[in-house]
Amino acid sequence: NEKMDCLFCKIIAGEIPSNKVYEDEYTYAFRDINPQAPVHVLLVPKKHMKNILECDAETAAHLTDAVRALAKIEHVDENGFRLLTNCGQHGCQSVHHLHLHLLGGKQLSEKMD
Ligand code: DGP
Repeated sequence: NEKMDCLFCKIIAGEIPSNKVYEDEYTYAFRDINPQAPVHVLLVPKKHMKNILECDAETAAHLTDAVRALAKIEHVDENGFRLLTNCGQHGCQSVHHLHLHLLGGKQLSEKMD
């Protein structure tokens, strides 16, 4: 079972500890273990899905709402931030539960690969 072995499902369930930043009925956000910027938060849907290709419109809307809340909580709504999701092998996705990286708190590079 894909979900039973899923690291982020375990984090959402509280079976593995995380530094929670935000939570609502549909989403959970926590600090990346290996931060690439002063602000580096991972936002995940509570419902297990492998990647963005499996994301339904309703879940996408919940994620968007959570991004708005998170940007305020992390004080990056004024100066801006980067939001990205890695998908599959070429995208270097390493955890196969959809997650959005929210990066900010400094001037980020123009380079995206
Ligand atoms: P990606 O490469 O896009 O699949 O991103 C996976 C991210 O998840 C990566 O930046 C490191 C982070 N990560 C992996 N394991 C853990 C963990 O156990 N806890 C936390 N907080 N982050 C993790």
